[in-house]
Amino acid sequence: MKHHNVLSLILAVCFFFNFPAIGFSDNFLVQPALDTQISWDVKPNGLLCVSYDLNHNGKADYFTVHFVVKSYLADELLVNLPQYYGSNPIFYVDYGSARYIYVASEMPLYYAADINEDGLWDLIYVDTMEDGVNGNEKLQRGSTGEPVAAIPNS
Ligand SMILES: [Ca+2]
Ligand SMILES: [Ca+2]
Repeated sequence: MKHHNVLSLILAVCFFFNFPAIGFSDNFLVQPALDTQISWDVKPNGLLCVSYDLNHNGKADYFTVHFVVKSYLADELLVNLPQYYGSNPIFYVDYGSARYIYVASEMPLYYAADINEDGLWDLIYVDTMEDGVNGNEKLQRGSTGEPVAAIPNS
């Protein structure tokens, strides 16, 4: 936690003095291919979070967060699902003969970075247009302008 506070302070100072934040700036955002994910999870707020290891050291450092468009228990074959959902990513949990299906929004709503790979997000960008990384993503900031690494409850 102490580490996190120090990092937040550094990021706030970088923001106020317009320094590049330790290598991370608006252009750190990338759209990793979904098949390069290392794990995924549905959070208590119902959003589906996909983890990536962009620097290939075995620890998650980058995340995309999607809406869950639909979720249900099904026994149909996974190969049949793309015909219903087009390019929406599909995640599932196997329960023997059945599986629980999560259909995610095609593009993420949030992009997050865990710069020091301590399991706590350091920067979050929101892409309200959900149109992929194209420059209209906004860094989440608190009331005093400091970066805020939490997704607001909505
Ligand atoms: Ca990593
Ligand atoms: Ca965008």
